Amino acid sequence: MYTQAMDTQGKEPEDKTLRSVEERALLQRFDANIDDGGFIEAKDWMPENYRRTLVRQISQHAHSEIVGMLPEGNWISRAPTLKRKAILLAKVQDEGGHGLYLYAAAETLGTSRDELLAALHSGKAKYSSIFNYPTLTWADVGTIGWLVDGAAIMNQVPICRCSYAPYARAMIRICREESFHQRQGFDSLLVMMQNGTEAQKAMVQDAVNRWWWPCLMMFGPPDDQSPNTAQGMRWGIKRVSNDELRQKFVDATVEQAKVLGVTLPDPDLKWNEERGHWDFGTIDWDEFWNVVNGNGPCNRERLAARVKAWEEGAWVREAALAHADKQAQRQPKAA
Ligand code: BYC
Repeated sequence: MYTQAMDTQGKEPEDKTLRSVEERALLQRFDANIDDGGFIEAKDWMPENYRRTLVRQISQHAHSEIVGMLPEGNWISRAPTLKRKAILLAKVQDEGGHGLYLYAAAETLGTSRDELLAALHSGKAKYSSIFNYPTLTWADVGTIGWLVDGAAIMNQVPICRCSYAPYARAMIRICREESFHQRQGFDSLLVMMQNGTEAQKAMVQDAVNRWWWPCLMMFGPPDDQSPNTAQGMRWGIKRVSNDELRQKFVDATVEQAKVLGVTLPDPDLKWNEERGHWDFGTIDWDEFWNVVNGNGPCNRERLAARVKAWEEGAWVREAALAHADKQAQRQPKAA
C-alpha cells in the first residue's frame, strides 16, 4: 500500500506521501459508500469539499430558519384570534427549534456556532431569499404557511435521504413539523376564502399575488445555472434538482389553489398534456439575484434584527458560561 513512498525516493516528506496514498484509499471507500446509497456519520472520513459544501448548505438552511421567524413573528401580537395567536406562536417557536437542530448538525462538521453566526451577522453567509419580503397583512401569514412552507417541504423531504446522516436525521423531524405549518396556513386562508368578507378574500388574493413568484425562486437558479447541483447530486446531498422540485411544487399547488378559490398570478400557467405537468411563465432571475445579493425589500431590516438579538442576548450567553464554569468547579476532583 505504501510503495509509492519508495517511488518518490525521498523527494516528498514521507508522512505527506503516506497520507495522500491513504487518502486515496479513503476516498475510494467514501465514493463506494455514496454510490451504494450509504450514509456518512460525523466521525467518518470525508473529502474536504464534501465537508465544506455541507457546512455551507446546512448553515444557510439554519440561518433561513431563524431569519424566517422574523416576518411571521411580526404578526404574533396582531393575530386576529387567540387560536390563531397560539398556532402562530407554536409555529415561530418550531422555526427556532429547526435552526437549533441545523446549527447542531453543522457543528458536527467542525465549525462552531459562533463562527456560523458571525458569518450571518457580517452579511457573508446567505439565507433564503424568501425572507426578504415584507408581511403586509394577516393574509401574508397564512400564505407563508401555505406557499413558503409548502415549497420548503417539497425541497426538504428529499434531504431526509441526504448522505450526511446528522443532517438527514434533523430533516426528518423538521419535515414533520413543516407539514403542520403548511396545513395551518392553508386552513387559515380557507377560512377567510370560505367565510370571510369580500375585503378579506381580496386580502388573501393580494398576498398570493405577492408571494407566488418569490416562492418559485426559493428552489434556486435553473439547473443549467446552478453551480452546486451536479456535485451536490453526485454526493447524495441533493437528491432532486432545483428545476424538478420547482415543477413538482407548481403541479401540487395549482390544485390546492383551486380548492382555496384563489388565482395564481401567472397568465402562462397552462396544463401541458404532453409533459404531464403545468407549464409556467418566466421567473425574474434579476429580482432573485438582487435579493440574494442583499438588495431585497427587507434584507437590511432582517440582518439588523438578527444582530440586535445577538447583542441583546450577550448576557444570557455569559450567564450560561458562568453557570457551566461554576458547575465544573463543584465537580469533585479526580483522585
Ligand atoms: N435564497 O448552485 P445552487 C424555510 C444560492 S427554510 C438564497 O443551486 P445549491 C422556512 C446558493 O446558496 C428555506 N440563496 O445552490 C424557514 C448558491 O450560493 P453559494 C431554506 C440561494 O446549494 C422558516 C447559489 O445561489 N431551505 O423554507 O445547490 C419558515 C447558486 O445556487 C437560493 C434550505 O436552505 C435562495 N432561495 O441549491 C418557513 C434547504 N437558492 O452558497 C420556511 C437546503 C440558491 O454557492 N438547501 N441560492 O454562495 C438547499 O436545498 C439548497 O442549498 C438550495 C440551493 C436548493 C437552496
